[in-house]
Amino acid sequence: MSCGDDANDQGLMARQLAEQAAAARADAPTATTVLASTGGSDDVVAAGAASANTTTPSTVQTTGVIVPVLAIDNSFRPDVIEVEVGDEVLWENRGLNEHNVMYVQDSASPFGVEAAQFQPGDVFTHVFSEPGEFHYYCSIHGNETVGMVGTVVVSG
Ligand SMILES: [Cu+2]
Repeated sequence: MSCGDDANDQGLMARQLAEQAAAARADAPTATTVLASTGGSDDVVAAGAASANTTTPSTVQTTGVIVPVLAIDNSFRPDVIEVEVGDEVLWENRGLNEHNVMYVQDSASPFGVEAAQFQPGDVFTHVFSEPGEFHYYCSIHGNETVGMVGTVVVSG
């Protein structure tokens, strides 16, 4: 398989994943329904009764929406995504090389995965529990500002 074919496959997969995520968002039940259907822990139930603006990760309401980002050689695709509070971002290493996800230090809350846990084919997920712009990068192929970098824009 040539490099061009590989890139096309990855682009197609990214679109398919994005369409699935969009469908999931459209089908996503309300937060109240999610809580009722999952039962959840006492913490989750308590969150349902509290303000939806809570910034405490342990009590954030998850939306059930999964937004995919592909790590390829050597960029994140798409490099900028927009999600809502409670959405789960799923990074998948679809490159041939190892990558990592390192949060930029000015981010309000830490997230990321080391290369040892993010080999080709591996996935890493993180639920964003507060609004903001969260910048990240792969320290193997970039730094905090250039190279293999990405941004998660969280609204809510
Ligand atoms: Cu990388």
